[in-house]
Amino acid sequence: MIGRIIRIISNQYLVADEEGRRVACVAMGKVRRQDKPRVGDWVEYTDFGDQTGIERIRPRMNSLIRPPVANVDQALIVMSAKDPDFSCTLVDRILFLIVNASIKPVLCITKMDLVQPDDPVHGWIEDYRQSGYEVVLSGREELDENLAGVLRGKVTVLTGQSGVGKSSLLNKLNPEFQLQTQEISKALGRGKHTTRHVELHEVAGGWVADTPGFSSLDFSRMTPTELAQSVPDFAPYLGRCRFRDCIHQNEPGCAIKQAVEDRQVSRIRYADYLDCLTLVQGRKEKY
Ligand SMILES: Nc1nc2c(ncn2[C@@H]2O[C@H](COP(=O)(O)OP(=O)(O)OP(=O)(O)O)[C@@H](O)[C@H]2O)c(=O)[nH]1
Ligand SMILES: [Mg+2]
Ligand SMILES: [Zn+2]
Repeated sequence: MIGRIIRIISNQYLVADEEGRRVACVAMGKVRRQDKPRVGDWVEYTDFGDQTGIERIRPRMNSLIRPPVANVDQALIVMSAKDPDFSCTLVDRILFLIVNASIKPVLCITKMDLVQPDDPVHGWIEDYRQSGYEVVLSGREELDENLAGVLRGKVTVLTGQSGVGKSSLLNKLNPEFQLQTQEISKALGRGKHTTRHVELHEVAGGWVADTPGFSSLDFSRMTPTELAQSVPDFAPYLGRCRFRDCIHQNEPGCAIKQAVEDRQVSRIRYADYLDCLTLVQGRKEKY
């Protein structure tokens, strides 16, 4: 039998089979030794009478480490317009990591009810749209009507720092969820991170992973070339620089810098590329 892991709590695996039924499984020893099963994995499982055991993990299409989810179609990068403050730098860092993992990014800006019409956040949203990114908006009383269409038929991970409203967004899409949000955990005197484990929820005809917010991002596995390839805005200009090994920093004849000058590539994205480049290079210098 075949199904998809939708929740893992210690060594209890909840699998959704192809008819949508939920099956509680354990992982057989050989699977645990092979590679730890992740949420999103397609698995083969067998009934052993008193328990159902996962015997094999099917090859993964892709896999994210933070959040730990496999076979992801797209990532919804969630950032609040305010509280916590909007940060292009943080959006772009997540964006580059998502694209580097071969996953399609969609941006979701929450808490739009907290900003005035003259807030700079509107300009930043416009900049992302101009660059060709899909952006959906949400607020206390509003939810972008395009969001359901974006999620349909796909496996989507929500990614973003703690408190931006990831769980609230899912509750808004399906009020039956009643996922715990920070309002409740603050009242209970719990810590900053409210969502503690990764889980796939069936919503709007797709699967969406609610995930805990992160406190750091890891660029240690990337090279400068891979970083440049992870900036979607650069794609039309890559390979056009004078030097083949151009890292688009200080080199003459750089097609990327020219495109920024010509306003073909967002200045914000380029600045954030340079910011991430120092993270990538900082690691190099340590060796
Ligand atoms: N004003 C306003 N507040 C919101 C909105 N969405 C979420 N919030 C509030 O923001 C706080 C954090 O929301 P959560 O949904 O818990 O955030 P999260 O991203 O799931 O956080 P973690 O689980 O810790 O990663 C809560 O107090 C929500 O009520 C919104 O659109 N407008
Ligand atoms: Mg949450
Ligand atoms: Zn260049």
